[in-house]
Amino acid sequence: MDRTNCILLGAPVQDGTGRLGCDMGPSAFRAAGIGEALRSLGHGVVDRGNVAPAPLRPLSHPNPAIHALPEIVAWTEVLSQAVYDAGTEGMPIVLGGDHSLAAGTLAGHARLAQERGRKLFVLWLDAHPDMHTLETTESGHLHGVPMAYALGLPGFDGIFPPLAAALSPERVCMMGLRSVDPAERQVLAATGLRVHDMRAIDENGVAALLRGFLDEVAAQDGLLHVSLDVDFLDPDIAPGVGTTVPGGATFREAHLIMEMLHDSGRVASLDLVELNPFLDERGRTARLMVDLTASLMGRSVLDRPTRSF
Ligand code: B3U
Ligand code: MN
Ligand code: MN
Repeated sequence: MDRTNCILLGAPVQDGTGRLGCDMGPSAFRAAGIGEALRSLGHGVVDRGNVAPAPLRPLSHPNPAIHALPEIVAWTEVLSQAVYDAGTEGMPIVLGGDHSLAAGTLAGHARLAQERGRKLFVLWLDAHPDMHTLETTESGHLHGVPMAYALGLPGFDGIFPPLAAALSPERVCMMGLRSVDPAERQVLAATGLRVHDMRAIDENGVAALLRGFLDEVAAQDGLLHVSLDVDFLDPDIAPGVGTTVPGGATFREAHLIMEMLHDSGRVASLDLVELNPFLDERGRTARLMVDLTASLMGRSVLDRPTRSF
Protein backbone atom coordinates (compact mmCIF):
# COMPACT_ATOMS: atom_id res chain seq x y z
CA MET A 1 0.00 0.00 0.00
CA ASP A 2 1.23 3.48 -0.78
CA ARG A 3 2.31 5.55 2.19
CA THR A 4 0.78 9.02 2.23
CA ASN A 5 2.03 11.98 4.21
CA CYS A 6 -1.22 13.12 5.85
CA ILE A 7 -1.23 16.68 7.13
CA LEU A 8 -3.99 17.41 9.64
CA LEU A 9 -5.19 21.01 9.80
CA GLY A 10 -7.77 21.93 12.43
CA ALA A 11 -10.22 24.59 11.23
CA PRO A 12 -12.50 25.50 14.17
CA VAL A 13 -14.85 27.60 12.04
CA GLN A 14 -18.42 28.00 13.29
CA ASP A 15 -19.44 31.46 12.13
CA GLY A 16 -20.78 30.00 8.88
CA THR A 17 -23.64 28.22 10.67
CA GLY A 18 -26.59 29.28 12.77
CA ARG A 19 -25.58 27.33 15.85
CA LEU A 20 -22.57 27.03 18.09
CA GLY A 21 -20.48 23.89 18.53
CA CYS A 22 -18.59 23.26 15.27
CA ASP A 23 -15.55 24.97 16.76
CA MET A 24 -15.12 21.81 18.87
CA GLY A 25 -14.95 19.63 15.75
CA PRO A 26 -11.16 19.48 15.40
CA SER A 27 -10.80 18.34 19.04
CA ALA A 28 -13.46 15.69 18.58
CA PHE A 29 -11.74 14.27 15.49
CA ARG A 30 -8.49 14.07 17.44
CA ALA A 31 -10.20 12.51 20.47
CA ALA A 32 -11.86 9.97 18.15
CA GLY A 33 -8.37 8.91 17.07
CA ILE A 34 -7.92 10.25 13.56
CA GLY A 35 -4.14 10.39 13.89
CA GLU A 36 -3.83 6.84 15.24
CA ALA A 37 -6.22 5.49 12.60
CA LEU A 38 -4.06 6.89 9.81
CA ARG A 39 -0.79 5.80 11.43
CA SER A 40 -2.09 2.26 11.92
CA LEU A 41 -2.62 2.08 8.14
CA GLY A 42 1.05 2.90 7.62
CA HIS A 43 0.66 6.56 6.69
CA GLY A 44 2.76 9.42 7.94
CA VAL A 45 0.78 11.90 10.02
CA VAL A 46 1.72 15.46 10.86
CA ASP A 47 -0.79 17.37 12.97
CA ARG A 48 -0.28 21.08 12.39
CA GLY A 49 -2.75 21.97 15.17
CA ASN A 50 -5.52 24.47 14.60
CA VAL A 51 -5.26 27.24 12.04
CA ALA A 52 -5.99 30.73 13.42
CA PRO A 53 -8.06 33.12 11.29
CA ALA A 54 -6.48 36.14 9.64
CA PRO A 55 -7.19 39.57 11.21
CA LEU A 56 -10.70 40.84 10.44
CA ARG A 57 -11.30 43.61 7.92
CA PRO A 58 -14.54 45.59 7.90
CA LEU A 59 -16.67 44.21 5.07
CA SER A 60 -20.32 44.57 4.25
CA HIS A 61 -22.80 43.43 1.63
CA PRO A 62 -26.20 44.77 0.53
CA ASN A 63 -27.87 41.46 1.50
CA PRO A 64 -28.88 42.20 5.12
CA ALA A 65 -29.31 38.48 5.94
CA ILE A 66 -25.58 37.73 5.72
CA HIS A 67 -23.90 36.77 8.98
CA ALA A 68 -20.21 37.02 9.85
CA LEU A 69 -18.87 38.07 6.45
CA PRO A 70 -15.54 39.46 7.80
CA GLU A 71 -14.99 36.28 9.85
CA ILE A 72 -15.61 33.88 6.96
CA VAL A 73 -13.48 35.93 4.54
CA ALA A 74 -10.67 35.87 7.13
CA TRP A 75 -10.95 32.07 7.46
CA THR A 76 -11.00 31.71 3.68
CA GLU A 77 -7.77 33.68 3.35
CA VAL A 78 -5.86 31.78 5.99
CA LEU A 79 -7.14 28.33 5.03
CA SER A 80 -6.40 28.89 1.37
CA GLN A 81 -2.76 29.51 2.25
CA ALA A 82 -2.57 26.69 4.84
CA VAL A 83 -4.05 24.14 2.43
CA TYR A 84 -1.78 25.31 -0.36
CA ASP A 85 1.29 24.92 1.89
CA ALA A 86 0.18 21.52 3.18
CA GLY A 87 -0.62 20.34 -0.35
CA THR A 88 2.95 20.95 -1.46
CA GLU A 89 4.12 18.50 1.24
CA GLY A 90 1.41 15.86 1.38
CA MET A 91 -2.30 15.27 1.62
CA PRO A 92 -4.17 17.98 3.53
CA ILE A 93 -6.96 16.67 5.75
CA VAL A 94 -8.96 19.60 7.11
CA LEU A 95 -10.77 18.93 10.38
CA GLY A 96 -13.75 21.30 10.50
CA GLY A 97 -15.45 23.40 11.34
CA ASP A 98 -18.51 24.24 9.29
CA HIS A 99 -18.65 23.94 5.49
CA SER A 100 -17.80 27.59 4.87
CA LEU A 101 -14.20 26.43 5.34
CA ALA A 102 -14.42 24.79 1.92
CA ALA A 103 -14.12 28.24 0.35
CA GLY A 104 -10.58 28.28 1.72
CA THR A 105 -9.70 24.70 0.89
CA LEU A 106 -11.05 24.97 -2.67
CA ALA A 107 -9.15 28.24 -3.23
CA GLY A 108 -5.94 26.59 -1.98
CA HIS A 109 -6.44 23.55 -4.21
CA ALA A 110 -7.27 25.69 -7.22
CA ARG A 111 -3.87 27.33 -6.85
CA LEU A 112 -2.05 24.01 -6.34
CA ALA A 113 -3.74 22.39 -9.33
CA GLN A 114 -3.03 25.36 -11.56
CA GLU A 115 0.67 25.45 -10.64
CA ARG A 116 0.97 21.74 -11.34
CA GLY A 117 -0.89 22.00 -14.64
CA ARG A 118 -3.44 19.47 -13.32
CA LYS A 119 -7.22 19.52 -13.43
CA LEU A 120 -9.03 19.87 -10.12
CA PHE A 121 -12.07 17.64 -9.59
CA VAL A 122 -14.34 17.83 -6.55
CA LEU A 123 -16.58 15.19 -5.01
CA TRP A 124 -19.13 16.98 -2.80
CA LEU A 125 -20.83 14.59 -0.36
CA ASP A 126 -23.62 16.57 1.26
CA ALA A 127 -27.37 16.85 1.76
CA HIS A 128 -27.03 20.41 0.41
CA PRO A 129 -25.31 21.85 -2.67
CA ASP A 130 -24.00 24.91 -0.75
CA MET A 131 -24.49 26.77 -4.00
CA HIS A 132 -25.91 30.10 -2.87
CA THR A 133 -24.33 33.36 -3.93
CA LEU A 134 -24.08 36.26 -1.49
CA GLU A 135 -27.17 37.68 -3.23
CA THR A 136 -29.35 34.56 -3.07
CA THR A 137 -28.69 33.25 0.44
CA GLU A 138 -31.79 33.74 2.59
CA SER A 139 -30.45 32.26 5.81
CA GLY A 140 -27.29 34.34 5.40
CA HIS A 141 -25.24 31.43 6.78
CA LEU A 142 -22.13 31.29 4.70
CA HIS A 143 -21.72 27.50 4.91
CA GLY A 144 -24.31 27.69 2.14
CA VAL A 145 -22.02 29.47 -0.38
CA PRO A 146 -18.59 27.83 -0.80
CA MET A 147 -19.39 25.91 -3.97
CA ALA A 148 -20.74 29.03 -5.72
CA TYR A 149 -17.55 30.89 -4.80
CA ALA A 150 -15.26 28.09 -6.04
CA LEU A 151 -17.14 27.91 -9.35
CA GLY A 152 -16.57 31.63 -9.87
CA LEU A 153 -20.25 32.61 -9.77
CA PRO A 154 -20.78 36.38 -9.72
CA GLY A 155 -20.77 38.58 -6.64
CA PHE A 156 -17.75 37.31 -4.68
CA ASP A 157 -15.15 39.54 -6.38
CA GLY A 158 -13.61 42.18 -4.17
CA ILE A 159 -14.96 40.47 -1.03
CA PHE A 160 -13.57 36.93 -1.02
CA PRO A 161 -9.95 36.34 -2.12
CA PRO A 162 -9.47 35.99 -5.89
CA LEU A 163 -9.26 32.39 -7.15
CA ALA A 164 -6.21 31.19 -9.10
CA ALA A 165 -8.74 29.46 -11.35
CA ALA A 166 -12.46 28.90 -11.11
CA LEU A 167 -13.54 25.30 -10.78
CA SER A 168 -15.12 23.89 -13.95
CA PRO A 169 -18.68 22.67 -13.33
CA GLU A 170 -18.10 19.53 -15.37
CA ARG A 171 -15.42 18.52 -12.89
CA VAL A 172 -17.76 18.58 -9.90
CA CYS A 173 -19.85 15.66 -8.70
CA MET A 174 -22.39 16.10 -5.90
CA MET A 175 -23.87 13.09 -4.15
CA GLY A 176 -26.52 12.81 -1.49
CA LEU A 177 -28.55 15.97 -2.13
CA ARG A 178 -31.95 16.14 -0.48
CA SER A 179 -32.30 19.77 0.59
CA VAL A 180 -31.98 22.25 -2.26
CA ASP A 181 -33.30 25.83 -2.14
CA PRO A 182 -35.08 27.22 -5.25
CA ALA A 183 -32.21 29.58 -6.17
CA GLU A 184 -29.72 26.72 -5.88
CA ARG A 185 -31.89 24.51 -8.02
CA GLN A 186 -31.83 27.09 -10.81
CA VAL A 187 -28.05 27.46 -10.64
CA LEU A 188 -27.53 23.69 -10.60
CA ALA A 189 -29.61 23.36 -13.73
CA ALA A 190 -27.82 26.24 -15.46
CA THR A 191 -24.26 25.16 -14.65
CA GLY A 192 -24.82 21.50 -15.48
CA LEU A 193 -22.62 19.83 -12.90
CA ARG A 194 -23.09 16.17 -12.07
CA VAL A 195 -25.69 16.03 -9.35
CA HIS A 196 -26.84 12.77 -7.83
CA ASP A 197 -29.67 13.27 -5.37
CA MET A 198 -30.93 10.52 -3.06
CA ARG A 199 -33.36 9.36 -5.71
CA ALA A 200 -30.48 8.76 -8.11
CA ILE A 201 -28.67 6.83 -5.39
CA ASP A 202 -31.74 4.70 -4.69
CA GLU A 203 -32.28 3.98 -8.38
CA ASN A 204 -28.69 3.31 -9.41
CA GLY A 205 -26.67 2.61 -6.28
CA VAL A 206 -23.67 4.65 -5.21
CA ALA A 207 -21.14 2.41 -6.96
CA ALA A 208 -22.39 2.97 -10.51
CA LEU A 209 -22.74 6.72 -9.99
CA LEU A 210 -19.30 7.13 -8.45
CA ARG A 211 -17.62 4.89 -11.00
CA GLY A 212 -18.76 7.17 -13.83
CA PHE A 213 -17.18 10.16 -12.14
CA LEU A 214 -13.95 8.39 -11.15
CA ASP A 215 -13.50 7.15 -14.71
CA GLU A 216 -13.69 10.77 -15.85
CA VAL A 217 -11.15 11.88 -13.22
CA ALA A 218 -8.79 9.13 -14.36
CA ALA A 219 -9.27 9.90 -18.06
CA GLN A 220 -8.21 13.50 -17.44
CA ASP A 221 -5.46 12.61 -14.96
CA GLY A 222 -7.24 14.77 -12.39
CA LEU A 223 -6.51 15.70 -8.81
CA LEU A 224 -9.53 14.87 -6.70
CA HIS A 225 -10.65 16.81 -3.64
CA VAL A 226 -13.31 15.21 -1.43
CA SER A 227 -15.52 17.38 0.77
CA LEU A 228 -17.48 15.26 3.26
CA ASP A 229 -20.30 17.01 5.14
CA VAL A 230 -21.60 15.00 8.12
CA ASP A 231 -25.16 15.60 6.92
CA PHE A 232 -24.45 13.48 3.83
CA LEU A 233 -24.96 10.60 6.25
CA ASP A 234 -28.32 9.55 7.62
CA PRO A 235 -29.02 11.27 10.95
CA ASP A 236 -29.71 7.87 12.55
CA ILE A 237 -26.03 6.99 12.20
CA ALA A 238 -24.61 10.53 12.38
CA PRO A 239 -26.58 12.71 14.78
CA GLY A 240 -23.74 15.12 15.56
CA VAL A 241 -24.60 17.85 13.05
CA GLY A 242 -26.68 21.02 13.16
CA THR A 243 -28.58 20.51 9.92
CA THR A 244 -29.87 16.95 9.98
CA VAL A 245 -31.92 15.96 6.95
CA PRO A 246 -33.69 12.58 6.99
CA GLY A 247 -32.98 9.94 4.36
CA GLY A 248 -29.21 10.24 4.07
CA ALA A 249 -26.51 7.80 3.04
CA THR A 250 -26.29 4.55 4.97
CA PHE A 251 -23.25 3.22 6.78
CA ARG A 252 -22.59 0.76 3.98
CA GLU A 253 -23.06 3.25 1.15
CA ALA A 254 -20.68 5.69 2.80
CA HIS A 255 -17.99 3.08 3.40
CA LEU A 256 -18.30 1.77 -0.15
CA ILE A 257 -17.78 5.28 -1.52
CA MET A 258 -14.67 5.66 0.61
CA GLU A 259 -13.29 2.26 -0.44
CA MET A 260 -13.83 3.04 -4.11
CA LEU A 261 -12.15 6.41 -3.65
CA HIS A 262 -9.17 4.68 -2.11
CA ASP A 263 -8.93 2.22 -4.97
CA SER A 264 -9.04 5.07 -7.48
CA GLY A 265 -5.73 6.41 -6.13
CA ARG A 266 -6.87 9.90 -7.12
CA VAL A 267 -7.76 11.59 -3.82
CA ALA A 268 -5.36 14.43 -3.09
CA SER A 269 -7.15 16.09 -0.18
CA LEU A 270 -10.11 15.82 2.17
CA ASP A 271 -12.41 18.13 4.15
CA LEU A 272 -14.31 16.70 7.13
CA VAL A 273 -16.99 19.26 7.94
CA GLU A 274 -20.05 20.18 9.99
CA LEU A 275 -19.33 17.86 12.92
CA ASN A 276 -20.99 19.43 15.96
CA PRO A 277 -19.71 17.58 19.04
CA PHE A 278 -22.25 19.37 21.25
CA LEU A 279 -25.02 17.54 19.35
CA ASP A 280 -23.21 14.21 19.13
CA GLU A 281 -23.96 11.09 21.19
CA ARG A 282 -20.86 10.04 23.09
CA GLY A 283 -18.62 10.70 20.09
CA ARG A 284 -20.31 8.27 17.72
CA THR A 285 -20.50 10.69 14.78
CA ALA A 286 -16.86 11.67 15.26
CA ARG A 287 -15.85 8.00 15.35
CA LEU A 288 -17.85 7.22 12.22
CA MET A 289 -16.19 10.10 10.35
CA VAL A 290 -12.78 8.76 11.45
CA ASP A 291 -13.71 5.25 10.32
CA LEU A 292 -14.81 6.61 6.94
CA THR A 293 -11.51 8.45 6.64
CA ALA A 294 -9.73 5.18 7.40
CA SER A 295 -11.66 3.43 4.60
CA LEU A 296 -10.68 6.26 2.26
CA MET A 297 -7.07 5.74 3.25
CA GLY A 298 -6.97 2.00 2.71
CA ARG A 299 -8.67 0.14 5.54
CA SER A 300 -10.47 -2.86 4.08
CA VAL A 301 -11.93 -6.11 5.29
CA LEU A 302 -9.89 -8.30 2.94
CA ASP A 303 -6.89 -7.69 0.72
CA ARG A 304 -7.97 -7.01 -2.80
CA PRO A 305 -5.16 -7.74 -5.22
CA THR A 306 -6.93 -6.14 -8.15
CA ARG A 307 -8.87 -2.93 -8.30
CA SER A 308 -12.48 -3.60 -7.52
CA PHE A 309 -13.86 -1.41 -10.27
N1 B3U B 1 -29.44 25.93 1.92
C1 B3U B 1 -29.68 26.38 3.27
C2 B3U B 1 -29.41 25.28 4.27
C3 B3U B 1 -28.03 24.78 4.40
C4 B3U B 1 -26.96 24.82 3.56
N2 B3U B 1 -25.96 24.19 4.12
C5 B3U B 1 -26.39 23.75 5.23
N3 B3U B 1 -27.64 24.10 5.43
N4 B3U B 1 -25.71 22.97 6.08
C6 B3U B 1 -28.87 27.65 3.57
O1 B3U B 1 -28.92 28.10 4.71
O2 B3U B 1 -28.18 28.15 2.70
MN1 MN C 1 -22.35 21.44 3.32
MN1 MN D 1 -25.00 19.94 4.39
